Amino acid sequence: MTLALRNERPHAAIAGHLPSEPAEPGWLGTYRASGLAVIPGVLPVDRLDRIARDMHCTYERQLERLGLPTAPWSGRVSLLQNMERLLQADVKLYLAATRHNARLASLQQLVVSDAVLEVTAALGLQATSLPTSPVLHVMGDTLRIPGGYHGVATHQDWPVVQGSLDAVTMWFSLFDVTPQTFPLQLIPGSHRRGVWPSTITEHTSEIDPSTYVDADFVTATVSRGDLLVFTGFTVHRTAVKDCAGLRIAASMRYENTAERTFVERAYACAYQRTVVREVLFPGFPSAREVDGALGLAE
Ligand SMILES: O=C(O)CCC(=O)C(=O)O
Repeated sequence: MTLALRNERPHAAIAGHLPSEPAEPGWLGTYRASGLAVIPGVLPVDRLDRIARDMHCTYERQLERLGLPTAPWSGRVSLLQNMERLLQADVKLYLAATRHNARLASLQQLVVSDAVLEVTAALGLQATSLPTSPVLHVMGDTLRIPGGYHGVATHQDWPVVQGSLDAVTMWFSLFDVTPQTFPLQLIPGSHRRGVWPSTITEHTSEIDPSTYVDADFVTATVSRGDLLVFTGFTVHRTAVKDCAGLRIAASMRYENTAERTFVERAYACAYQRTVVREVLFPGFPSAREVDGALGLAE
């Protein structure tokens, strides 16, 4: 089933509320009942453009470095062209560039923007915390990595983080997502059954396929600027069948510092940060290279 899980405007007033009472956003009821909702038009489109342009810059610089032709920025098509060219030229370099793109300041700024933190507040999160940085999901039929990840299998997010029980996942798409452009599929109401049986795999903790059927899922179509939100217990997966084109989305997790069991578990977090202490490029940099980068070379 394909549903454009839409609701009222995020801050639509509810008739009968006293002016002093904060109006409950229309999507909140859907979120509580289904474990998921699409909030229309909350994300500033110019910020999404900024991220796409920054990503384009990353691939362009690497193509230039290899002496290959680049497509100048003209929107989604030019971004895809540069991604395809770099992937064809050097898979490792393409992966490094794509990993780097998850670290872009423009992306990090979006996921903690005022509009987003208003959503976490509406969801009742207090002193919202972030167990990890955004995860970038690039899907494209022409961007398949040989032997690599192509879509995430059916899973829940909470077991991956194990933080507050009311943790929220938000899914930010840079472009419109249709049923044919690798949308996310989710099982409404699945959050009411706690942790589903699963097996740990390379990319996730995959839910036992005997516990669901395809008809249980709804497909979340989103327009640019819409935000998909779902609980840490909502079962979901990437739709891949009959899909083509380019889809880029970032997912981000948000936790509630005040959730009782999270407090009792002393802010448990399965995500760990590791730092490599060894020198990555022995002998690099020289003082001259530092001067050059700082614009101090004579
Ligand atoms: O965007 C995707 O394809 C997968 C996202 C997802 O499942 C997640 O972030 O948990």
